[in-house]
Amino acid sequence: MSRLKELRTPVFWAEGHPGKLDREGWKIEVGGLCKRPTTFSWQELCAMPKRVADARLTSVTRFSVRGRWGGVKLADIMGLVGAEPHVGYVRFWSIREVYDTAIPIAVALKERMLLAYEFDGDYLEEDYGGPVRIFCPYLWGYKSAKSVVRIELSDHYVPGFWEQRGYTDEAYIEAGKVRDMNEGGRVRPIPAGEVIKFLDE
Ligand SMILES: Nc1nc2c(c(=O)[nH]1)N[C@H]1C(S)=C(S)[C@@H](COP(=O)(O)O)O[C@H]1N2
Ligand SMILES: [Mo]
Repeated sequence: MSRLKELRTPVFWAEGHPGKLDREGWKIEVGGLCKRPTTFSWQELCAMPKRVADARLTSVTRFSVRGRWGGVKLADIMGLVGAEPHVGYVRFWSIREVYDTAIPIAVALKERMLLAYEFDGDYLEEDYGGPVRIFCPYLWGYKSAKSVVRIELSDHYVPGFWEQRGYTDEAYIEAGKVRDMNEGGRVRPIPAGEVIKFLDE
């Protein structure tokens, strides 16, 4: 059983579970405002330098799970495609392109912002957004789009799936109580997200 499953991490697929996905055949198309639009295959992503962020995914529905999320830094992808200087937002689409969400470029370039393919050393399964998902520890979990197939660099913001349904565009993590999945779902206080600190600097 995967570690995320063992921890009883909730599985969210607002648009419906995608079923079995083809890891070896996975591709992510990156385009929009960049010099070299590129499609990255599973093999190409795995060949890139791997980053591990020991960090938390925190949902606005008030659960949080911590572990070693492994994958490729989104900043490395931005560099490879040659993001234009006027890129303001990075938009992500999940498989079937019903679920989407976007974040400011300043967040996308941060150190622990990943295109993640593993958690605690296991490849991510479909339930948790495998083969490859966004992992954004800085903002509420709805910015961490699962099973990503397309990334678009843009000069403007478009509200995503949950943002159109009332979640904030900024997704700043607010201090409050969450169920900590690493502690068996114990309810405990958490501080506000790290990105707020960063934006104030
Ligand atoms: N495609 C897709 N991505 C998604 C969601 C979703 O419903 N569909 N839910 C988001 C929300 S609200 C959260 S908190 C996290 C939850 O990740 P998990 O299902 O791996 O626990 O995924 C995010 N990414
Ligand atoms: Mo969430």
